[in-house]
Amino acid sequence: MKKLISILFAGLLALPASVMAEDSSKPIVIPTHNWSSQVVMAYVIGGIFESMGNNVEYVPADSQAVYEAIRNGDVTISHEVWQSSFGKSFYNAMAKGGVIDAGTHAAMTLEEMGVPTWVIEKDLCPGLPNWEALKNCKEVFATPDSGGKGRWLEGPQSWHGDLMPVRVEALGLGDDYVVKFAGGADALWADLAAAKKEGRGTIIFNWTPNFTDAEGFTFIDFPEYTDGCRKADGGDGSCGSPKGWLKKAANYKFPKTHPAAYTAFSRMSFTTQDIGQMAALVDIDKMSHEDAAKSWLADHEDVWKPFTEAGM
Ligand code: TMO
Repeated sequence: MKKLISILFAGLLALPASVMAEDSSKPIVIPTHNWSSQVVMAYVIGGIFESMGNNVEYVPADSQAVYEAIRNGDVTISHEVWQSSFGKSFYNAMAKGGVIDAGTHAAMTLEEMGVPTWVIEKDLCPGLPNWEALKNCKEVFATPDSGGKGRWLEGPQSWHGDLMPVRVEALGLGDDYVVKFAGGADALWADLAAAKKEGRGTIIFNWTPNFTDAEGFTFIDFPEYTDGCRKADGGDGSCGSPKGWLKKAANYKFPKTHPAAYTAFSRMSFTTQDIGQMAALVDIDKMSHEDAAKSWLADHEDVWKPFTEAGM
């Protein structure tokens, strides 16, 4: 018996530290930004961590500055790193040290200007979604505040700075189009609804995965994105957005302080459908972000439970 116990004991000692170590009781700090799927997913992931016995804390954060906050440890993770909007800030922080790539979601992404699909069906601007069609229909997209030009309703400036104003100029559309920044994502959805009601055209910034995938939204085809085509990367900016990835980032200590939570986080992969559902619970069903996350977790245990199970 004694021998058996000592053999068992030796076996335990031989297990790698990552299996033996308990997660720290210190909270895992999860950032919230200003679009619905990201906030819902924050509470979804927090709920998954809590189901594993971890403590979590949520902090509102700027969606560009967050990578520096992860690097210095104020924030633990980022769970929606959109290539087009945040790829550069993410890789800059990684290069400085302190941020790790915690894997890629199944969903592919696009963040681009576009029109509700009914604008194309009604042929309000013949030739769309090819961007060159815009040259002939500025009036279709004019608004009371656009000075006779067509308006591009861009998202909040915190998402991509002067990317779209630079693009309008670089494509030679500056005489005909002006970029206005929405105060928040809700202003984009309010404009979509108003345009539909009034039967007027509108060009807004939008993305996929999003709740609008289900309603019909068509992204404009701009000249293809290539590495270095943007002004911030040395180009002239006359290119569209990349068909991109959606990644997860973490502070480099997270795997050591919370090995079980980190392992689960590294396995988390949400699909276009998962992310569209998270956004729709708020933007269509008008739930709070917290309630949306609770509802999503309750309805999709088959999706998330496997992330928490060892030996996948
Ligand atoms: C980063 N976003 C999804 C709002 O384009």
